[in-house]
Amino acid sequence: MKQKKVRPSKTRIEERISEISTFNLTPGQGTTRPTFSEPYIAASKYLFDIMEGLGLETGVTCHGNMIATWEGENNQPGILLGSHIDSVPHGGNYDGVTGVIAAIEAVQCLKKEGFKPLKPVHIIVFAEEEGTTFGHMLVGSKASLGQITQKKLASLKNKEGKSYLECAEKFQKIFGKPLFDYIRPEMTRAMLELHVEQSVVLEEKNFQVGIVTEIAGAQEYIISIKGLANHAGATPMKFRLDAVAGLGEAIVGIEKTITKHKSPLGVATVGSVSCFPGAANIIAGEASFSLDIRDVKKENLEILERNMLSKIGKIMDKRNLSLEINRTSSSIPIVLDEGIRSLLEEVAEDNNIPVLKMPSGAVHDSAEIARFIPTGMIFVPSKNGRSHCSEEYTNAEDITQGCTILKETIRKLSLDQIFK
Ligand code: HGY
Ligand code: MN
Ligand code: MN
Repeated sequence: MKQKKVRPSKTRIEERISEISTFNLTPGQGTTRPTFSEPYIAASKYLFDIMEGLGLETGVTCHGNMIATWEGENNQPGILLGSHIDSVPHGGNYDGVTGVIAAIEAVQCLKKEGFKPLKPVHIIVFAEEEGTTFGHMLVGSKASLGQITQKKLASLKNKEGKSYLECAEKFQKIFGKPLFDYIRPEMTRAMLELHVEQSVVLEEKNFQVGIVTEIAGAQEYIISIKGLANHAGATPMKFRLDAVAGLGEAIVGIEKTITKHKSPLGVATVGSVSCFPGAANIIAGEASFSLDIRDVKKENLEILERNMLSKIGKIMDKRNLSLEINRTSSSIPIVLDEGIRSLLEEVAEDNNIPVLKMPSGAVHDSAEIARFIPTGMIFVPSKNGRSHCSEEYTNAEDITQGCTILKETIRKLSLDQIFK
């Protein structure tokens, strides 16, 4: 007798996302859930309890990634499902979390149907996707493939001066070890990630689901400027080496450069600025700012980086200010696997769910995994295109649609007999 398909539960998805949102350092001011923080540990415990309740084998890797495995009939190359639960400061409740909840929901429905996967299915929660706790983005996914050494993990520090490595070891002690630490491409059939779109395209074109074609690359820098601290009243304008004035002209220069950049998906952001000593009656001797540049084409990102940094350099030379550019993290643009993409489209068609093929301006763990393993991403809409803010919202009906495609693609992948 053909087993009746179980549709992902909108209520359960909604309840679980809202429960996770309670694990937060800044209630009432958006969601702040730094990697390995107390709320992060509490959210992890909540998720592990659900996954253990589903009979999955759980644990934390030496890189701080959470893994929950649904054993297959044999250990043929497995399927990875995943995303992240760390948030930016004062961010939203859907970035990353939606993909983890959707992965759990898809497995729960397949289990309810009595489905037996041939290949093992691993749900992974990658640590430090945002990079806003330890200053380097996509750490967990990069490290899971050996792209970041343990030595580097020991050098990444949070605001309390604790290293990523020591925090990951503490985190692993709480939850125990998983079946594997490293993702091995030869043992992995595919990776699938459902994620909120974080822009307006799906909403504007009236789609509930997007299939991602390519993921933008990102370069992030901390740019430090040194001038001469001096008296704000007694120092004539022509004698000043004002670091904040240099910072201001640099930010205008960045805007001019990105406006001239010939690529629709090229963007540049100065998200944080600071100066020292920082008093009204002192000309600041020091100033620094973050610079985040993105593009979906590698060559465009290289051109953008060259133009940006030379523009900033010229401004500082003209002002006799000294400049230090420290690149903190990067992710190279990547086109996602054709085969997985057409499988996602085929499944969407089989389930009468119209989908829009589209690039991702945000970076994702999938970008790092896709360098080694056939990877696919499913997008669901962000209300008013808002993300990385407390207004971030995606309605559960759309998530359910995306989750249906995720679930049915897992079924197909976990039964297909060929590696690729
Ligand atoms: O910054 C990003 O694109 C992602 O949200 N970490
Ligand atoms: Mn994300
Ligand atoms: Mn994010």
